[in-house]
Amino acid sequence: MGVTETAKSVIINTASGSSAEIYLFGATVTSWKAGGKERLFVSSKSALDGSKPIRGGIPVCFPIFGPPPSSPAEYASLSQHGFARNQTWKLDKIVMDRPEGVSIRFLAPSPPSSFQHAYKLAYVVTLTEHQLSTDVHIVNESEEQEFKFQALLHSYLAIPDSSKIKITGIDKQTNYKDKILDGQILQSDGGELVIDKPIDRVYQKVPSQEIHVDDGAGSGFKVRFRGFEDCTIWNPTEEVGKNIADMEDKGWERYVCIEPGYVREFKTLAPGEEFIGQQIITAL
Ligand code: TA6
Repeated sequence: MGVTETAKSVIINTASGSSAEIYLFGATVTSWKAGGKERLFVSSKSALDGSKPIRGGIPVCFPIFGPPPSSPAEYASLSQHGFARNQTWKLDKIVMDRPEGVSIRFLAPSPPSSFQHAYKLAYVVTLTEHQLSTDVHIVNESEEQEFKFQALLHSYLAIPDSSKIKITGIDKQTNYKDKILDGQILQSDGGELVIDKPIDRVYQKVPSQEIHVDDGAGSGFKVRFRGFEDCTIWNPTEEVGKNIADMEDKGWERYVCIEPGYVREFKTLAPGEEFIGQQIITAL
């Protein structure tokens, strides 16, 4: 009923008319329509053939986001944001398929040979009329070794004009790593964040675990996250965006990345332990 498989993606629909498309490449959500509007940004210059990570949608970053200093070689040698978004996943099961909501589960393939760790990585995408939730499930399948990783959902939320948005929900005195200022650790003032310069901030242990985006045009998003404790906020503006090869012209004006994750350090799982990192995005 609400699940259609194509050669390279899975399309899900609710009776209310909401829909989403998930590419098997990277298990990347490339479209989410709610209230008759596309809610995710994908650059028109993005490769969709698996030749490189999709520039937009919701890339899954795992087992690293940016490896912490002095990471073991098998982590430090990985490309930025890790290999999961470059792998071809498979549709594992239809968890729920009802008129009011659809939920499907994807499984990642084995890691590259250079990354010898025993884990299972699953991804559950759930669509209802106004919400899209995406959960990573990571199980340490080793019987003796602990397993450490970083994980983040790199959501490109579509907005009409990035210069007009207001981002709230970051509590006063929450620390953030400012990647524009050479990774300095600074403190939030708790006020609303606007995009008036390149923003690339990794907010650490966000107490509210909830971010609001007012898009300046009477709409926006509420992003809640569980399991994930950190949240990166990124928009390059023209200053940085013009140099991104697969960024469409002025694409930076039409998205803001709100990226829940566990990235301030490695998350460590004991043998057999599971981690669930969840984001729930409500289209306002
Ligand atoms: O999440 C923010 C960020 O790490 C930025 O520093 C920028 O590099 C962006 O992700 C895009 O990274 P990508 O590897 O997808 O080009």
